[in-house]
Amino acid sequence: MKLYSANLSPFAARVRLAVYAKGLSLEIALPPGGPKSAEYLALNPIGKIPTLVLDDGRCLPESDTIVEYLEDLGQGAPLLPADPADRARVRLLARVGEGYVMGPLQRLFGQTNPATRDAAVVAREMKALDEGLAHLNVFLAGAGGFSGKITFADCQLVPTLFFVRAMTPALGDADMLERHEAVAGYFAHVAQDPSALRVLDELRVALETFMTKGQLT
Ligand SMILES: N[C@@H](CCC(=O)N[C@@H](CS)C(=O)NCC(=O)O)C(=O)O
Repeated sequence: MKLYSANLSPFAARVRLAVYAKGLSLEIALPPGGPKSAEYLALNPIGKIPTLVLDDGRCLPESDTIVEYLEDLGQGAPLLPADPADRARVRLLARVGEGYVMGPLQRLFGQTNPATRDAAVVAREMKALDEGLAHLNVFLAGAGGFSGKITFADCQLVPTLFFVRAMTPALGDADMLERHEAVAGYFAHVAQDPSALRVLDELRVALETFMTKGQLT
């Protein structure tokens, strides 16, 4: 299998965290010619990172679908518990992270340059992000924080919370993440996991490279 990825992409980071936690070995590469090249669009017509190319040549786009596929292969450490209600709780955390935290965050990615920033968009999406973190806080507190083993939810939450912490100070709220105690406690705890740490290091270096050299790695 081959994973088209970029270290800066939170969606690709979600898949890499699953790959590392499961101990899978697969080739990881940047999309040939970028995500909108003809070569890459032939693999993934949506033109977004990541894409997983299966051994028989079939291609899977969309990070959640790819992680579910890796889980269904049944290799390495499971990312979902056995009990149906526990599985649903894990999937719920990922869904809250995706819809209510990553959603506003994505709309803020285009607002990082002060020269082109739209104050109304920043105010609206920062409020939505804060509300999303409040929802996540409730569910994480109910789940008791990080379970000690990387789950389907952690794969979504680790890259997402990296970007919350990286972006919100420059957008006028230095301690948004810290105000949500269960989220902050969860993030501090999960960041000690070796696979999470590896992905967080990749994200940090990729963000520094992008900010200093404008290069997507
Ligand atoms: N829903 C997709 C989102 C993927 C996505 O937005 N990827 C971004 C990188 S973070 C991308 O490829 N953007 C390139 C573009 O839109 O040209 C997933 O979960 O995989």
